[in-house]
Amino acid sequence: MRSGYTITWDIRGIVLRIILKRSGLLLFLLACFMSPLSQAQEQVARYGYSILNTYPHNINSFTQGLVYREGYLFEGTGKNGQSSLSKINLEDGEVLMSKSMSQRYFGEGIEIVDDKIYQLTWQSHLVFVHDKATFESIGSHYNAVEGWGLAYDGSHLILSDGTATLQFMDPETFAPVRKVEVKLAGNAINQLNELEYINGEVWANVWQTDFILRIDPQSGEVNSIVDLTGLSERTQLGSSEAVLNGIAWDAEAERLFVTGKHWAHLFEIELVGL
Ligand SMILES: [Ca+2]
Repeated sequence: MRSGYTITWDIRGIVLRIILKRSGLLLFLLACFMSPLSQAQEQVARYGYSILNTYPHNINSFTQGLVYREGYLFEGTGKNGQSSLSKINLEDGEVLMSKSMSQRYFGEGIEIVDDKIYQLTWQSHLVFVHDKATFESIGSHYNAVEGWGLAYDGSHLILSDGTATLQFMDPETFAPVRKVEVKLAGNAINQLNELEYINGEVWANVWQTDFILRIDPQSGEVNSIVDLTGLSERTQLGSSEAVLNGIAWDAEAERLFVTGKHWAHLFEIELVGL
């Protein structure tokens, strides 16, 4: 979504662009009267990107969760009647294994913990657990809030729910252990969506924007911002809902993959300082 306003390209500008994506003129005017941000806040690092490799991605996939593990991509998709979990060959996009979700459920983020795959539902308060090797159902857990994105820090699952809050859940029970509010230059940032845990940080797409926030998982503070503006123009978009969503990290080879809902491609990118 693009606003019609031109804003100075600094951290305040990014905050305003994130707010403007859904709120229009009223919040723009309110934001103009916000206190000036401190020098320190304006020094949040910003990154652009360069594309290292381009791979096929199913343009029909309403991508909700993306994970890279042991040579394969795992993807969870959304929409009632179209939600699924798939294991995919990175190079050619071939689907090696897939499991559809009941039409009753709207699939959301996924994450892998050891030999289990967790798959969120949006508003059904259910988290499904599948065997990673077979996709057979292992069980389910209750989730009190909406399910949006999921990541794993080595001890807890990290859950986004459409607000600015990240919750840290016990993988055995999916009970919340603690939570943080994500703030960029003092502003809570709502609609955190797909997540990835990378080198001690939580990375989060902000829904309907080209931004990925890099978040300190202890404080919730945004350390830096990855601006992927223009990347959606490097692929075909399959619907009006096609937006950046999907971050996967190959921890062994340190490769970063991103894609979007209804994008025809998945990109390996590297960050470039701005
Ligand atoms: Ca992810």
